[in-house]
Amino acid sequence: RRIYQNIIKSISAEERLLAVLIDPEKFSVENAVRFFKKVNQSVATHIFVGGSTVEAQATENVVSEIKKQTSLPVILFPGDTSQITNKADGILFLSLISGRNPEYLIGKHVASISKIKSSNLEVISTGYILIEGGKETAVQRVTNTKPMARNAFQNITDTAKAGEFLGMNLIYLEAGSGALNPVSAEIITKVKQDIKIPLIVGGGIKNIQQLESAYQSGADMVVIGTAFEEDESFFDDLRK
Ligand code: 1GP
Repeated sequence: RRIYQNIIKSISAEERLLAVLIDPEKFSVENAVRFFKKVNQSVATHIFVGGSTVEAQATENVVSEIKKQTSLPVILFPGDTSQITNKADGILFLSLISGRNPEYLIGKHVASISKIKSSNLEVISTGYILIEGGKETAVQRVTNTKPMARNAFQNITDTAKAGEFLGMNLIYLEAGSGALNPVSAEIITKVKQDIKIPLIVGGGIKNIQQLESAYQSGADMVVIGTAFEEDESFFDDLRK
């Protein structure tokens, strides 16, 4: 449980965690060296790899390349069982607890077991909560679930707490990749007050102000994908 223990340790030392999300569909191996030079010089602490629609085998190739370029822990953030590869260090074992689609609550999980058992991946149980982000996102489309309304505070905090009571190790508040509106400060604050497990926040975070606001509100780890894909100079603002 090395990855999870380190997350807990960092949080108790009041360190801020930042995961760079790499979508294997969009990642170009030709740019890997330049991209990771910036990642390695930045305050990023983790690499997440995953996407809602990724061709089989693409993830494995991309993870192998990433492992050559960085010593940061590489954690699968899979949209599907086909994205599981032994080349990564860990996997967020995500259950989409904001939705009511049994496939994404438990079905895919059962189907993934033989792959996971034959790997050395550290499995990190994660309650994944999709919040309305201002437009229909891939998570919503692929999982055929409704995001939670941004003003449904009680329902959102109860969902996060239920995830904790079910024994999950992390809660992930997700506005969806490329969301117009990131998860609001008010939602982050309320969820953080209610749970004892670490809180991850991602989706639509594009600048330092939004990043800072997520941390200030109580996010222990922030995930950024699109903003780095679109403008690598964002890393320059995040130098160590
Ligand atoms: C999506 O939370 C992640 O699953 C990151 O979203 O691509 O909008 O940064 P962005």
